Amino acid sequence: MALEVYWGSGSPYSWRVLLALEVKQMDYESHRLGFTDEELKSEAYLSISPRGKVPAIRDGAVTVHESIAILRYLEDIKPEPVLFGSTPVERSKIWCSIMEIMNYIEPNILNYARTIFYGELSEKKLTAIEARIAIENELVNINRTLENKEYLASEKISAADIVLYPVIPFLSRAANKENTEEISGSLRSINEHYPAISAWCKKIESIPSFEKTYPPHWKE
Ligand SMILES: N[C@@H](CCC(=O)N[C@@H](CS)C(=O)NCC(=O)O)C(=O)O
Repeated sequence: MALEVYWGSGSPYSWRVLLALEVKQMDYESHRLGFTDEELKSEAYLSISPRGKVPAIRDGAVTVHESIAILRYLEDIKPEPVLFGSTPVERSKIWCSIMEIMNYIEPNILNYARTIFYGELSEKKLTAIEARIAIENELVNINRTLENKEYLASEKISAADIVLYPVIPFLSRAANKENTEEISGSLRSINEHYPAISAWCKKIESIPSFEKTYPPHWKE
């Protein structure tokens, strides 16, 4: 039975899973869901993803939700190429990097992007600016790391790169929306301000079949 993958276009969490599947060259049955209660909160989908969020997967009788848990599951069912390291030292570096992304940049990106995508810019300008400053600090750190390394936490692509990558184009898209000049700062031109991050993004984008993972509605 094919692995079933439930995802949403433009969801950075979904994109992580789609990228990992391509890196691991795994076959799967794709289920693109729309961001409607009808699709995400149906009884059938809630039995796969109890919070009614994407991504989620079904592998026979097994269901997994939460993007990073899914990446870890994929590693177990298809260990090569290794994404979570092969030695205790490699694993600790990869997990440390993943936890830093989750704890320090991701919540700020959500706060920042939410004000833009939910049309809350006028009432939540200060929140957006504070989040942007925190994001910029993290991007400076990440850029510095990538000045001396090919990938975030390992000699080759790892789960840390797959966790971070989708967040960068998502952020850039939010920061380049109309009327966001005042709150966007350096996020409007990540390529210019964070050249090592930009070069690293190009490496990820050169993964064979990367195009298959690109959010379809962003192409429209
Ligand atoms: N922590 C979750 C986040 C999943 C998530 O928030 N997904 C969003 C899309 S980016 C979603 O499905 N939102 C729809 C909803 O909450 O109704 C993960 O890593 O998978």
